[in-house]
Amino acid sequence: PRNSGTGLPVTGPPLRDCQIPSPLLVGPVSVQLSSPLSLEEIKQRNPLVLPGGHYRPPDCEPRHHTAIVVPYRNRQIHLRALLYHLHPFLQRQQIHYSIYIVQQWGNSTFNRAKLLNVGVREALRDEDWSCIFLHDVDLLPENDHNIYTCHKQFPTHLSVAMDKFRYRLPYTQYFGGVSAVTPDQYMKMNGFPNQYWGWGGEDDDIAARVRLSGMKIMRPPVAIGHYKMIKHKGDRGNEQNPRRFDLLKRTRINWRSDGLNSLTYELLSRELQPLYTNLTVDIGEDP
Ligand code: BGN
Repeated sequence: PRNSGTGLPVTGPPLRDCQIPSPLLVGPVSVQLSSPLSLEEIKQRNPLVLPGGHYRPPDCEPRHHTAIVVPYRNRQIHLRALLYHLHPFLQRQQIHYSIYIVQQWGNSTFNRAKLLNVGVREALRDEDWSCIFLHDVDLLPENDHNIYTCHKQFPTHLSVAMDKFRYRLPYTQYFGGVSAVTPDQYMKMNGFPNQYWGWGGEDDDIAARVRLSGMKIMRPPVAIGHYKMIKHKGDRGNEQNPRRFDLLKRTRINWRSDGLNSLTYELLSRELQPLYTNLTVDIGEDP
């Protein structure tokens, strides 16, 4: 059922389908990075966002249903900048969406790809999402024509022009930053690797899985796929992974046995915060 912004279902005549492209798009937007607003202030600016960071356009029937999954630990300032920016951005696109923050519990080495696996699985428990976005917390899209939906056949890489890489791809197979898969595409590639602890290589492994499972990578035009990265130093607990080179050599052998089908974790909590769903998860540690 639709909601009225009060959380109550609305009954009445069916809504017309949302127009494509959305009439609310503005194109390039300037992105504010420093001292983001508080969560309460961001909530006030987004009155139609429901608990859990859930939104549905109020006056048309959305054609797209997208879960945004964000691996996370200890980056409050980045999270506020992302929420401040992404909620209005997605609302202008008139899609039905939720934002999931997947927070790694404890102090063991960070594991981005495993957190993404958890996020996909937990998001799909809530809704039959047609598209799942894999989104770094420190990347802000700069053009709302970069639509947060999936390609029917193939995974999409959205962050093709990041300021950090002087607004072009750092290398052709780059798949990091922001990407998107349908649940079917995700299953076909057996999800993402669980064995990359620390920084680097997991996105290259995911790109290799796309190819090994018989798919290819779709991308928006460079002029549209602009992103700003919030500047930061390396994270403690996310040091460069010295094993990434060896792991990458074995993707071809490992991808069918390591991934969605070997995922284990303990979900410690699932909280519906005003602007996002907070999943806190124990994913174990680097063996
Ligand atoms: C690459 C990293 C990616 C990272 C990009 C951009 C590796 C594997 C070594 C073969 N890959 O070098 O994970 O997203 O840089 O920073 O380290």
